[in-house]
Amino acid sequence: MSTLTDQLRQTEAHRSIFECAVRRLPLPTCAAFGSADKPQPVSFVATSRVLASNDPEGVRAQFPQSVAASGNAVLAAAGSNLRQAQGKRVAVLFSGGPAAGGHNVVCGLKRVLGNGNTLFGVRAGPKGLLKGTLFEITDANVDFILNTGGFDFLGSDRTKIKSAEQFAQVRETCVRYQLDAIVVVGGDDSNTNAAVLAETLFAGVKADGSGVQVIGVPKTIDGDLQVGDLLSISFGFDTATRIYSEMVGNILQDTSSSLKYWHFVKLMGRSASHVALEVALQTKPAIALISEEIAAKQESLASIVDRVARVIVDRSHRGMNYGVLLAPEGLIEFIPEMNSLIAELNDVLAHHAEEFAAQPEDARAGFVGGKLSAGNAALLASLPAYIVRMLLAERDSHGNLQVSLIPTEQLLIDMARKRVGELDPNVPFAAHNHFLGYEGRCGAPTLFDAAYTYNLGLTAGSLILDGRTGYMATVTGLGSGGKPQAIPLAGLINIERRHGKDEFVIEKALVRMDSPAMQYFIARRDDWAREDLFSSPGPRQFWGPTANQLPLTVALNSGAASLMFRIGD
Ligand code: FBP
Repeated sequence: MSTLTDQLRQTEAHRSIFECAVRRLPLPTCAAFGSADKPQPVSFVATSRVLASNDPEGVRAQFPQSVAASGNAVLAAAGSNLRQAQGKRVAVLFSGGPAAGGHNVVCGLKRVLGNGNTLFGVRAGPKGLLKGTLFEITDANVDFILNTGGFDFLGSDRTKIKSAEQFAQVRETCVRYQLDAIVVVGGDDSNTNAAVLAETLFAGVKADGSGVQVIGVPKTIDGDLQVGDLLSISFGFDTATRIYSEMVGNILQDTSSSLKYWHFVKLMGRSASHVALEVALQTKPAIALISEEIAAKQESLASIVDRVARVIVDRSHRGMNYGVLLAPEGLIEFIPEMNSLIAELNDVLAHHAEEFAAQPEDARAGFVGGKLSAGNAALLASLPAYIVRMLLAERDSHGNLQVSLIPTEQLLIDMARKRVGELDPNVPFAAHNHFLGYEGRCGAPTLFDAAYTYNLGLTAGSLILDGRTGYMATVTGLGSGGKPQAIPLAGLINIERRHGKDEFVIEKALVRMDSPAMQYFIARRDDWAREDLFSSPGPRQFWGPTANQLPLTVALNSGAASLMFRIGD
């Protein structure tokens, strides 16, 4: 008989009772892959659907081999009788922020490649590809990571592969490990990088003059990698939003129990507000700000604060000195005057990087202020020091402002307090701030994310065995069994002129004002502000009645017949 402490010791190192149980959950597969027990690779055929960017000729000039090979046509699964290539050596890497289900992509890849091919994991993301830190993934690894959250099996980073020297390092890694293919699991920036890699490695890497295939897999909790009905959502979004929704539901329950607090909750999503919208639909708070609407209406910071303060005062007059406000992480960049300030700051910081770095910490704001236009300098000077510090902080390697570090929720509290006092000094306003971000990215994948990612892995592996390069794996028809497809990466690339240079970008899919999900939110939100109509969606379930639920925004926007997803029979 083992003692209690023995039993506890056995739960260490990813062996909690829960983790052991979810590892055994069966994973449904799209019918195209044959039996779920032993999924078989599918081959692909070009469909008549061709993608076009904002500058097809410019893209063709930059991605000549990829475009010539794919014609930018979407691929559909043709059947599961692919004569399986053997001896392929494939590397997989995670890029950018973690998202639940990444491990299942690896599992799907490994299972579909089978024992006749070799799968390597790249440690610590694109940087690992440059350094050549690869290791062989075994069947035992796959059994252990199946249905577990996080990216910790491989690790990730945000290195952008852009210089000639970096491309040479990638080639070296390909030669050293005799790679035939690389799978990049990432968001819009990482898939843009994958498109560039696919073109660069198209030919002439191996001794026989052939190239290395590159396949992307759509990941990001932000949900902003979407391509209409070809890609209704990136993986990780469902898990993250369900975790946030549980927490927000609990906070809402607390507000109406303790009757004295407002909670301002910033939700992750560096640019688009899909996460905030999904959590609002799940929980029905008093206020949810949607960045895209603010940008569309050109609403100023003062006007947003006034809108928020009026809800607080109105609720107070109805006896409710409490409530919840949801704010998307990326809000600050969508407020027109802040957007103009940030754009000018980006230019100033890029052009005066060395001088700026040489300034003592407390002189930096003044130094930058002196280089801004009068309006932006005045705006910067009016902001609290805790916001200015983060606006001046280092950009990530893709040039993005690190919005997760900007305490917008505190700024809104401070400004709302002042405005509420002006509107009605008798209204009490006690507020707490929260940032829900990292809490949700690495949870164990929901059944949706687990099944979706496993099938994305099967699709990516099939594309490799079918000899394809420069595609993003996708699974469509998520409510009706699921179909493996592939989107030509070059067909997603737009060319944008930034700082006098052409930049290749896959556009972030923002919340559309006319989308059914947004329209539903608009129709209901005034009632949610006036009365307590919130609901608590509870924890994500793996076995219960909501286990098979689709994200609500996906169900509404895709016109699904049911709230439940269905992959396989
Ligand atoms: P990806 O787009 O790489 O998936 O990252 C998304 C995200 O979670 C954003 O929501 C957030 O702004 C950012 O990562 C935070 O990045 P970091 O992990 O570098 O702090």
